[in-house]
Amino acid sequence: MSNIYKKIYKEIKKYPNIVIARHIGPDPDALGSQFALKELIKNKFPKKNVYAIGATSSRFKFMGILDKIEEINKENTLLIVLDTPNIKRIDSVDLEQYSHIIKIDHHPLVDKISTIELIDETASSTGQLILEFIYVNHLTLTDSIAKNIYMAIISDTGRFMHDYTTNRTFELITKMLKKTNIDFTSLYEPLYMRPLSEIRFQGYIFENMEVTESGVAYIKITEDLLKKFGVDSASSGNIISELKFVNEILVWIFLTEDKKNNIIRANIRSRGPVINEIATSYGGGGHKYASGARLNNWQQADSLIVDLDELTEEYTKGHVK
Ligand SMILES: [Mn+2]
Repeated sequence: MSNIYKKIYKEIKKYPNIVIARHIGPDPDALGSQFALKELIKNKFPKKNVYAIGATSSRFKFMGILDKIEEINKENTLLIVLDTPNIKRIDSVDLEQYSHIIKIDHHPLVDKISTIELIDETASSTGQLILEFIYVNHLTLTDSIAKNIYMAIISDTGRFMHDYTTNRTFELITKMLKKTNIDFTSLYEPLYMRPLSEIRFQGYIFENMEVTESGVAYIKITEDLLKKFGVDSASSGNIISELKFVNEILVWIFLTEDKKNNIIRANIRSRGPVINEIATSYGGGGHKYASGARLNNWQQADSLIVDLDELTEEYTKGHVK
């Protein structure tokens, strides 16, 4: 495994221009990994032009400012895609414009975009992979790099709670905290502050979601509803993990209407049945217990609910694990 980390470093060395991209709807793992990698490269190679690109996230603005690129010279520019398994989810990138590409990700592989891909599904987060990259290549950790990586890891692990939080995660974090002086407890407040409108919306979801007999909870969120509560579709993403520890719920689905893209966004979580195969059969994908899909209409949403309900029923009977 350490070979691929070295190979990526060698590639980075070669190019004067480096563009670092990640998925649409960025989370702290995507952003923190992007900013940490940019700073690492800039510190080691001050003459290189390094751009962290993608749409700005108002919620996580405090993590850093994203760059704009004017034009791309195919031959001397390296594109690094972080935290994104699907081509269509890469933010602000036309892959045709690049002939040198690297991917670093911890999601199961969906689309292969390069011959140099570091995919480690056992890693908690892309932030964890960036930390491995630092140690394998003996790069210098600064406090701001450490802060971005810390936020990346705590966010994707739900503060070291979700699956894929391993001994390795703690080993790397401990090593990082010993080397730097970051006040890590102060990083939680900006990450977890939420507007009251979102809390009220959360109350609505908990009150109105349906729960089937087998233990599938689901809620249909229309754009009108989002408007009524003054929240955007990203809000449901912040609420979904709150249902992880509910006796009666094994699988839960948030179905959010997105009129602009003419789709219904399905976010699915599980604390038992493996759900990503069903998500994949609807054109989506993801982890075993956290998946998503973009659906074409509400009929498809209903059929997804039925499929997950059957899966959960089988699971409860002990037929599938
Ligand atoms: Mn991630």
